[in-house]
Amino acid sequence: MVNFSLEGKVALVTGAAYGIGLAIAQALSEAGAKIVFNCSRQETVDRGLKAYKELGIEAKGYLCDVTDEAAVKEMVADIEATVGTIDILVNNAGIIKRIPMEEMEAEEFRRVIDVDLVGPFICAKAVIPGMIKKGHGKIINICSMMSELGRETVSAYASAKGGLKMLTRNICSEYGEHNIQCNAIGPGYIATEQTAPLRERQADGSRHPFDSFIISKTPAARWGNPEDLMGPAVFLASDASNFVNGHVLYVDGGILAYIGKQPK
Ligand code: NAP
Ligand code: GCO
Repeated sequence: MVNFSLEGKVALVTGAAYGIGLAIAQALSEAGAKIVFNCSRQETVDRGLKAYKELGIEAKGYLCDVTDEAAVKEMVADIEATVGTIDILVNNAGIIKRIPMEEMEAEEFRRVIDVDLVGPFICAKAVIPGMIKKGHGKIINICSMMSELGRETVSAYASAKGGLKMLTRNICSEYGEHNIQCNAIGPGYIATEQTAPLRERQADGSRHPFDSFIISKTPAARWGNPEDLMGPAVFLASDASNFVNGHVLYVDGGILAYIGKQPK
């Protein structure tokens, strides 16, 4: 019998107040995991706690910026003391700054790299000792189409997500012998607050050009929803994927396989 159950497991999902993180945390909870999450703003932690309560999920929230190593260590120690050793880490917290490279300040580039790449490193480094002691662990990094492809204005984000793909492979390589599996999910274009600017209706009520572009580049001819990521997350968090390691599971409706629909 394939085991997709997460009963008795503790899952930390970073940045999981809404969007993709909330959907993944909900899925892990429905599979039996205890949920802990963190955000960098109190109002977002509060928003997340309200969302979990409405879902009937008893989640614990922390105010913690994933780029602050001392704060992450403190959060992980408190989780281990009050909830239990972390069995599953989902590095979901992330930001994007859409700025043409020649206009982007180095500090803006650094911030994206800090949150989207250094943050997952800091969080993984904090949970790995507990996973080694326990004899198992699951680390799931949230990569992106931009782990494979570039586009205008997202140089920092693509660099971070490309690096996150290689961090995934390196954690696999370095900790596989401790029965720790580190994989990634590569969402396609998902309808969340992060991509809302790309889907805004135009003044004349027509679709945003980028919205139409993504529809034409996706065989499924639709944007993804956070719910599309729930099953892949449970799979990678469960014993069903114990021999899957260093893999990026793209959940993109087929974008990476498709040259795109011929314009009419
Ligand atoms: P979102 O709606 O912008 O939510 C991001 C979450 O991360 C928020 O809860 C935010 O809360 C938190 N966060 C941001 N910076 C943080 C920090 N320094 N420390 C802790 N938490 C932080 O994003 P999303 O669309 O759900 O995306 C979630 C993840 O999926 C991101 O890594 C994103 O790059 C990736 N992704 C998204 C898509 C897409 O199409 N939406 C596709 C591929 C990959 P605070 O601001 O309060 O901290
Ligand atoms: C963008 C989008 C993408 C998505 C996602 C695609 O501006 O191109 O925000 O980066 O967020 O990462 O997989």
